[in-house]
Amino acid sequence: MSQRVTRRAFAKVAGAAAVGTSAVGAVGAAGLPQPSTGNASRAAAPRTFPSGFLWGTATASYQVEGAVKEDGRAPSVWDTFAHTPGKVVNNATGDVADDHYHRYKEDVQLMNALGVKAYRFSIAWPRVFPQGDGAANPKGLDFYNRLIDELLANGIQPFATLYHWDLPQSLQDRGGGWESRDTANAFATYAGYVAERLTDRVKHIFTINEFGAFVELGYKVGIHAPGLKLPPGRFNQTRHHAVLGHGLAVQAIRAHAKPDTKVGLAEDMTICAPVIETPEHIDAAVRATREMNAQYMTVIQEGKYTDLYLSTAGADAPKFTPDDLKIISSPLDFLGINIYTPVYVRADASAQRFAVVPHPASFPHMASPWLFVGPEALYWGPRHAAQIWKVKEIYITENGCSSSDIPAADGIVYDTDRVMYLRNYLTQLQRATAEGVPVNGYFLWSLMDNFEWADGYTNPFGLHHVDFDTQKRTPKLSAQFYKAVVAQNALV
Ligand code: PNW
Repeated sequence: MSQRVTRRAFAKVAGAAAVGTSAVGAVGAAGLPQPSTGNASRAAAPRTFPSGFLWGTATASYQVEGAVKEDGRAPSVWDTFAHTPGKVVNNATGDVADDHYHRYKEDVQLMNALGVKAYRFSIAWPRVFPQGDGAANPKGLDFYNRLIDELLANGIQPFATLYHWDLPQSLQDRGGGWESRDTANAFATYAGYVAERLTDRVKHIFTINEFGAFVELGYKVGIHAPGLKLPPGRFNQTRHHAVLGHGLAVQAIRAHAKPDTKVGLAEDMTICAPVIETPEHIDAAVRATREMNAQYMTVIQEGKYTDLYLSTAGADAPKFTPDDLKIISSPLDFLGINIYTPVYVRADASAQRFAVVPHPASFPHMASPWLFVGPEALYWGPRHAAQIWKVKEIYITENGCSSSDIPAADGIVYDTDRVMYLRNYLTQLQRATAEGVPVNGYFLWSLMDNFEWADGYTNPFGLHHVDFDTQKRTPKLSAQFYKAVVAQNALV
């Protein structure tokens, strides 16, 4: 808090100095100085990111690739789910999506035009092991060889995620997917196979994307594939197998990858923001963040489930061995955090000493009803991770928003709401890096409009508008904004 006040006060003083020293022409008609912008503002208000900060964009296989039957790929749970009437808005599927499988070279040029130097994509497990285990399909992996080579030829670093929700359907059919320990073992085999073949060029690997989304929405709420609503005991066991799969994959990657490979995960951890930035509420937010991530991030970082989780679950708690916990907490090289929206927390006299404050009905959100606008999530997320678990290398592996995104008469989407969202969130990220929170890079979700899971092609998140009839990609206003941020390595 005091640091913020100090920075603001500094900006004020520096701003006043700028008026005094700037050319007369810099004073506007109303007698005010010109607004501080980009480079020009650096002296007045240091809104730059650390030098070497890595700017990127992100996508995921089923959301962009299409080509679902090509080169030996077998169905994933998402093919099955999307083809079940009534599961996805307008019964949309990822059969074609952005046709990225065939248009990846064009898409790499979109990244080039933005000036980004990193791309986070995911590998479709059912391309590489169509049945999940058993025989590999080298033709399926070849797509990623082509993509990686194209990225590197353009000076863009590949960051690969091994699991972004497209579980081979065969594993679901045979053992109930992540409900079975066999899936965790199969995942490790797949991870080792990929690591051995790609880490001559891919230096950052993520095991799993967002336990907090695919396990919860797929196995409890039922609105994502495989569409199950498991009772609490079976559900908690499924959660356990998912983090176990992560740990086994970390070990398999270490065993098969080139030595300079870095391993992490990308988690949409619950980020608790203090309702007011005073010490008591900040303490409550730290405690709440640890507790509310008990089933995934906390057990991965600490090697134990919290007492509160186990006692609350009671007879429904997961069954596990001490060895499981060791595997789950295999050391990581970095942490990826997907950040969209915070949970507001206050100090409280209850046993857990925090309380979640629900959003009032009037709280603003973006096109997706769950995406409440809380820019400070991008400050508290990495800050809590660095403080609670002493994480030394953090990437923001997703951040972005949905918007209604209707092209104007000139064909451009003027997504001023997305620019507003990004400007505010990046302001909070800059606040974190300025305080020394170790964030090394940021991947904007998403490079282009794509298959937004149960929302189909509604509520798009792209920096590029995609006409899904013609596959034409057109940069939105937000792409121009992001390009300027990347070019200046500063807020604009
Ligand atoms: C993430 N929530 O999903 C995923 O990693 C992406 O594949 C997805 O397209 C993107 O965010 C936008 O939705 C989430 O309800 C889905 O809090 C839902 C939530 C969070 C993340």
